[in-house]
Amino acid sequence: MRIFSGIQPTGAKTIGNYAGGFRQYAETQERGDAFFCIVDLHSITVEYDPEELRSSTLDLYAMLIATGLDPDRSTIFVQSHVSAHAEAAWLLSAVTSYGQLGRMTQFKEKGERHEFVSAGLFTYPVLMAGDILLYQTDLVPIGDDQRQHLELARDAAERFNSRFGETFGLPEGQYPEIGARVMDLQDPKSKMSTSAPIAAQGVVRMLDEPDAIRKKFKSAVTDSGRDVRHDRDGKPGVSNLIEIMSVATGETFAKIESRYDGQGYGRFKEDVGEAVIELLQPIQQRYRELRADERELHRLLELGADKARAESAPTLAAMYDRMGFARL
Ligand code: AQP
Repeated sequence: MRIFSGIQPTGAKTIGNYAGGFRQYAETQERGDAFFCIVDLHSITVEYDPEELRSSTLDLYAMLIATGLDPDRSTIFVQSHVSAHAEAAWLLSAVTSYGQLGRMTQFKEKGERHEFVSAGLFTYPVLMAGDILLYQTDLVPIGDDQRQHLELARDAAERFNSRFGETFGLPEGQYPEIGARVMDLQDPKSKMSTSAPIAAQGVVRMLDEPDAIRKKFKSAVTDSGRDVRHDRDGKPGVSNLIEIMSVATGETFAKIESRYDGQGYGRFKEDVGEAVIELLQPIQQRYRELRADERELHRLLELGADKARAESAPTLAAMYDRMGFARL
């Protein structure tokens, strides 16, 4: 089975990214031939700092390994190192409808947040479709926020197949049962967002210090009443915290609920913070060790790029061929 997922290098990654991204990557790499891509071309669709992009690409590579990816087993690479991605995006734009791109929730939401809305923000899902389809992917481990983009990739593949001949299989999404959409601790009706201001108290970052994590959970917004009970609609704040605890410890909701039965929210919130600290501490330590050796990171990235170039080349060649381009 072929597995592919992409993650953007910009922004300090959050426990939402852990729940919907990193955690699933480590689990799915055991199930087949896996490709994990640092999607730096996606990062330029909103305002960014070029100097930061360079170092955050290495930061993210180190974090992918620290959270459990094995570079000997999986292909881990940077999108801009494999020019097939930019080429596939242009070819697939011929089979992606303008109307469907305009309906993408992420485009609408991010478009509202930015003064300058780039054309890249609008066409981003076509690039993502190419990322996935170039590797003949069967399974895409992602968070809930990427559901609509994956649907668009499938539609583009189907349209390409029917217009130019069978070229792509149809990838399926894999969403975690728990933690597919981790919410902001201060606003549990909104997704915990990487691009929130760095000081935002509702966003827990993978590299936050223990004291910062404690503070964020202590001040998390809860709901009326005092029952620790999972009910996404009626108790969004507490439900989000139960899910985070379940992601951090692997415990079921029922077990967590019964432990805090009749105890109110105070101790529960503190314990969720401690569980997250316990989860993140070994990851942070491993991350620091890996990040210190830039030469080794570059070596591994070169290996990943070579493998990704070789694996994507036949699909790109088939696309050009079926679309009628004269080839040399
Ligand atoms: N809150 C979340 N809960 C669960 N999964 C999440 N993901 C992101 N946020 C949550 C998943 O993490 C993977 C990588 O994310 P990304 O690189 O595509 O995006 P990002 O850097 O988190 O930033 P976005 O999505 O561009 O925008 P903002 O900043 O608004 O969050 C993906 O699989 C994603 O589903």
